[in-house]
Amino acid sequence: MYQSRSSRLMVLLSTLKLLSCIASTDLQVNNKLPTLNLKYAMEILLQQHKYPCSYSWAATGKVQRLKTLENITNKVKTLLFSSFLMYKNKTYAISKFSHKDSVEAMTYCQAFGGYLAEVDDYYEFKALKDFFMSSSVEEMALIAGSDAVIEGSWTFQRTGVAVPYTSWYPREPNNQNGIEHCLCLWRLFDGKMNDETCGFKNVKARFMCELPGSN
Ligand SMILES: [Ca+2]
Ligand SMILES: [Ca+2]
Repeated sequence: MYQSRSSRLMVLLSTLKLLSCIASTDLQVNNKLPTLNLKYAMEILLQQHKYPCSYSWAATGKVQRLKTLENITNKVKTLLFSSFLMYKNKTYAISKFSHKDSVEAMTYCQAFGGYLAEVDDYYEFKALKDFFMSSSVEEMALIAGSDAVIEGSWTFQRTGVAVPYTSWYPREPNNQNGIEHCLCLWRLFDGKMNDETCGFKNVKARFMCELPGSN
């Protein structure tokens, strides 16, 4: 179920264009939220991507519409993510479904103005590890970090910057079968890091986004 939902949303994400702040304020929005329609909601979400800049110059009459958009975003968040952690003015969210590959996972995070969770230091790692281990995820959560470009050289996909802090489980990363190029947190490894394939592994795989704001 989640896979088909994921695939459907991916089609939407790949075909819809991101619109500007101006366009986002011109959306036709019902005051009364309908039963959540994913296609509609994702369109709104993508267009609402830059809504914070709209608030500053929106006419008074448009503010309510923008707040409605924000509500829709929050509804979609609830639909796509199972658990949330607020940490240092960021919100970390674990997906309810598996990702087709790391690119799809990154696209979902970007739809909310975020990115795959990037571990910058020990404290952030500790927070994310505890969050992951306290969640219901059975196996793994994909986070930012890949050595697909140069084997053994781990960088964030978003910035190309070297991953500044790692906490690998013993004998990891092992690049098993020569195809493990994505970083994840692993339950059987007490939440420590493991390199995994970047493509779909199994239905127990999840991904973790780092989103702006702590609400
Ligand atoms: Ca590798
Ligand atoms: Ca591995």
